[in-house]
Amino acid sequence: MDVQRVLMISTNSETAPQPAVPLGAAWVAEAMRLSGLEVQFLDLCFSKKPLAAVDRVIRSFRPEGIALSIRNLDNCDFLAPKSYLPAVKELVELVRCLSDARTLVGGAGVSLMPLQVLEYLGLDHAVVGEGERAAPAFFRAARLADACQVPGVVSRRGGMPKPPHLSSQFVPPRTHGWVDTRRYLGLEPVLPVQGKRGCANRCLYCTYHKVEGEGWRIREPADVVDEVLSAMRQTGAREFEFVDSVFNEPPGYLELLLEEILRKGVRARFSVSSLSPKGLTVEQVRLMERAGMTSLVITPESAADATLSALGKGFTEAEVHRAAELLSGSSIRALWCFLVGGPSESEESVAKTVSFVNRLPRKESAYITTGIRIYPGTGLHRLALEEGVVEADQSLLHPAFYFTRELTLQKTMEMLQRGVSDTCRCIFPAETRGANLSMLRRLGVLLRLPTPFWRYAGYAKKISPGGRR
Ligand code: B12
Ligand code: SF4
Repeated sequence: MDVQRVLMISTNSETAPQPAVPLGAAWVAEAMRLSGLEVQFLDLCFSKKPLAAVDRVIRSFRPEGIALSIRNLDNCDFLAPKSYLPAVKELVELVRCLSDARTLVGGAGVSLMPLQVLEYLGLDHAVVGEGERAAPAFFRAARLADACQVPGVVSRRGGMPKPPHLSSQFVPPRTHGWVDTRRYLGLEPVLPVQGKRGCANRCLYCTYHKVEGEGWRIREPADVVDEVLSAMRQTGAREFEFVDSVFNEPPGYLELLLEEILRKGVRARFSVSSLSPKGLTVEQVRLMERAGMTSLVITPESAADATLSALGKGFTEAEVHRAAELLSGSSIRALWCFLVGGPSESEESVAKTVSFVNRLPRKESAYITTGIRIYPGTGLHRLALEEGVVEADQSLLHPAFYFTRELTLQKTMEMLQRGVSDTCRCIFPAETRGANLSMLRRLGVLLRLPTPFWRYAGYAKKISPGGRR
């Protein structure tokens, strides 16, 4: 069957810690459109009846191809794990009943464990990594047998694919052409933008290279800034978050991008979802301020040398302190992320992290996750196998976590809860899922409260049932 019409379904409906604009699914939809396919986009994020929505679109659009985007497998929360896959499976079963369209799954979640995801969902074809080339080629191939040969496509019965060619030529994502950005902007007035893909580092637990590739691939700064300007015109957005794996690597890119923002006189506010403390300089901080950067998430994961070294972070506790000093002297608000309970974590290292958090200036907060999600093929997986934390034949599709044997969870939680002097400035994953948070977000947007909204986490904690009195 020739494929002309393709339905892209973004399956993610998680709204914590914030709803995530389906940038990747939109990007792939745009690439399919540019290849000549007729594409419709169904975003299930805010859908109260997702199955009914899918039913309706399939009956009216009658697609010959269906692309499913799966961003998250689970919430990565050791203390309250939740898998999103059962809901996706229900959706897939409905799709199978309604249509015999050629079906392809992709997205960050799929790229981490493609064969296991296909097996679980009972589907046959997935893309590992980016989909802008693979998805159009898969749907445009005359025969299914040819579609299976497309680089990047994994077949349940054919095993892992030919490695795709990772290009540095990117089509513009034109997210606002596919996604109702107003819904997202009504909950936090910020749109995501990606300036580069990949990461050349190899932290013990990290999976990002599986989704984005093993080396840095940068987008032309002029293209990234044009995308921002176009989104400002089309959506009215005035704030953008760079979702690059590491914003300040490879060396030199941060400068090129921010100078381009200044050169084009972009009047917007910017934030970053992951800054590394490694090698941060005072000049970079000043440039970020001048370009309109108002907040950032910084990801040291620990403030203790033993843990940093075991996690393979490639920087030291001294560099973490140095970055803190630089940021505290700036107007930029930083959210400091810590992963507690990894290999070599001990009472001493947790105490160092707690003392670091206690010294942060009032404008800054910490986000603390306990236990680390184990993914296949990572150094952490190898270590977990050696230590008997997981079995060799254990499927990691259902969340498995590493938590050091040198500590108990209870002791760690006590050290964190009691040790941090102002717990209002310390966010734990469970606190990002409060029932009234969406309402507070809407209120924040209506009152035009300054972003980022994580800065109000302390107030939300105080007014939440059972919150701090
Ligand atoms: C930035 C980021 C965040 C930011 C988002 C900010 C924002 N404004 O959007 C924040 C911090 C809020 C966040 C939160 C969460 N995140 Co997050 N996040 C990321 C990160 C680093 C980048 C995501 C991104 O936007 N990429 C850019 C877009 C363009 O890429 P993409 O979506 O992957 O799409 C490409 C491909 O996947 C593919 N593709 C996508 N869809 C499709 C469909 C088809 C058919 C095909 C063929 C291909 C395809 O092509 C696309 C274009 O190249 C990824 C890690 C990574 N490097 O991928 C984790 C990641 C996606 N997050 C993850 C998780 C778990 C979460 C949380 C659940 C964590 C939590 N408990 O809070 C929440 C969920 C939030 C939500 N509402 O969904 C996991 C998902 C894996 C898993 N275990 O399930 C990842 C992979 C990190 C990890 N642990 O490895 N996240
Ligand atoms: S944790 Fe960050 S720096 Fe380390 S490998 Fe992953 S993306 Fe790269």
